[in-house]
Amino acid sequence: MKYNLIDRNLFINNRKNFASAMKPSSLAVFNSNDIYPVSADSTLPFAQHRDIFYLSGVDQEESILVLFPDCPKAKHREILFLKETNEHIAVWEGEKLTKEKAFETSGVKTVYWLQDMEKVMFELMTQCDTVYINTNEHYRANVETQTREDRFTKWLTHKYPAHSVAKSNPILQRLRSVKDQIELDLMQHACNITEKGFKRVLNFVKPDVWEYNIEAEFMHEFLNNRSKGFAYTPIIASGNNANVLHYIENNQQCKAGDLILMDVGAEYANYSSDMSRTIPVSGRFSERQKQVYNAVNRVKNEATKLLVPGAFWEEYHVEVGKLMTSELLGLGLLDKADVQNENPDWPAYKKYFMHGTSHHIGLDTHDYGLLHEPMQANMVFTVEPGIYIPDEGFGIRLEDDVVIQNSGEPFNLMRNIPIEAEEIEDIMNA
Ligand SMILES: [Mn+2]
Repeated sequence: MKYNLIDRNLFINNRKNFASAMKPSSLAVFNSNDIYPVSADSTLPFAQHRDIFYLSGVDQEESILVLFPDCPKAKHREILFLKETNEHIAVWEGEKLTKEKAFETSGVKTVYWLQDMEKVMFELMTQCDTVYINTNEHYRANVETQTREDRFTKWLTHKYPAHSVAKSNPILQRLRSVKDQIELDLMQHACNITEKGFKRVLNFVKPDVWEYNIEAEFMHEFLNNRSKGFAYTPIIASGNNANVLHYIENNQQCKAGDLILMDVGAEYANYSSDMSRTIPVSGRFSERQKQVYNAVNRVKNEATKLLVPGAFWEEYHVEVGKLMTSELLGLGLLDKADVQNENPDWPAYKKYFMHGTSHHIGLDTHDYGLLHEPMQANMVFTVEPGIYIPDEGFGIRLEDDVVIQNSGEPFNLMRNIPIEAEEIEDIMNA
């Protein structure tokens, strides 16, 4: 791991919170992700499942966490099963968690090697009535492979068919959506790394650079700051590429006079940051580009103020739609008749702004959070309005990550990343 050791009190508290939401006489199981194959002996870089990470800090393959809060044996109330390691194995396979290091990382005192799992699980299962399994119920999930968690669930429920089954996911969605201060500090750190990348890019961009040159500048800064890299596939979209919402080719040349939309964020310690900025290739916005830019920026500022405890995600989006409609009228992109005759299910503004304004962010870029429940302090959301105008050859999106506060406006984790049009121009021309 490139990141510095995380205060294990985070994981200790997370387990305590999860345990207090469990039914009596139940246990819960969480698995690492697989290492995914490419072909031959090639693999993709390991990416830990965020749930076992959230509850233990264990960032290693083939790990299992078991929580059994009212287990008659006190030492079995929290257990980690890990891949065996020792000095000899470490020479071949690299450094893995020892039992001591696993405790230091997670605060879990009982650590067994994986080969003892079936035997220990048998004892635990005879002592409980319900088993919590971890299914993926994220509103944007779209998974075709069988995960290690899925395989384990299949094995467990087949071997122990008389147990009741309960769902971990709703508990995790609630817990993970409200961030601990330790998490907010890690997310601030991720945003600060993104800021360094963006400032580097502002001093780098000039006509005729290629989109991938810009991607490389970000990566340089991220890796030098203990980030693994991008929190999600970056979008570096010049000119009309910005109007392809999921443009990730990043293989075109940036032409003088065009804008570049960049939707880029560093990860740090598995936490995401998610930023969008739109800058002029030549260092100066045209009059029209600046007019649209300032409209997007105003919508972003006003939308941010609506993120307060008690607000509902769906109603918030309706309000942002009204802000955007009024700006589009001001820009002459919509007229009054367009708005009067609009389809309430697909309002007129959606012609120029067709995606959502905000999503939870945290260990996942599109993080957990139950969208029909009211917003709470310490939830972290993106705010990312955009206006896309293929006919004029540009699209603009601006995005910050903000923390909902108990009172007042949200706290902006990206408050130090330049966003005002004049500020961007000043830096690019310095
Ligand atoms: Mn986003």
